[in-house]
Amino acid sequence: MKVERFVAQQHGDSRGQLVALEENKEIPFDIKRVYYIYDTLSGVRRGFHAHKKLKQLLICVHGSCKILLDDGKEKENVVLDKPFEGIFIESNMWREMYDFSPDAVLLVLASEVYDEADYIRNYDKFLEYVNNQ
Ligand code: T46
Repeated sequence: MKVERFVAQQHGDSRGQLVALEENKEIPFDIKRVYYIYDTLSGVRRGFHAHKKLKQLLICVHGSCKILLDDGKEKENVVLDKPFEGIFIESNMWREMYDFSPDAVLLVLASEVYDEADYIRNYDKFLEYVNNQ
């Protein structure tokens, strides 16, 4: 599997750094929703689902965390630990997020509004779904 990595342009100067993300420019979709995950407790694993339609960009803007991606055939683990690097997650991809540092803030830019009907939360159903695509 080829994980689609994202590296943002950093607008640094003597004052520090700034990253700007615009829909349909750096981000290849309309940004319909932004959310972020923080204060994740030690040892916690989140996610355990795929999306039928949703596309997302994940950036750990502070601290670090790891993401397991699984397309039904291959699995890959990615470390996110820089505020200017992220990964795109397309639809039909099982994801788990884990090993959050205590200070981790995982920022997510999403192509759709929240819709529970878009989630596949059962791994066997996910495999069935991707194999029927
Ligand atoms: C994903 C990974 C990376 C909302 O009300 N609105 C929202 O936009 C979201 C994302 C969640 N919620 C509610 C639903 C649950 O009651 O917040 C609660 C926690 O959500 P969930 O258990 O789905 O969180 P994660 O960390 O397992 O997954 C989230 C996203 O849901 C998911 O799309 O790809 O982060």
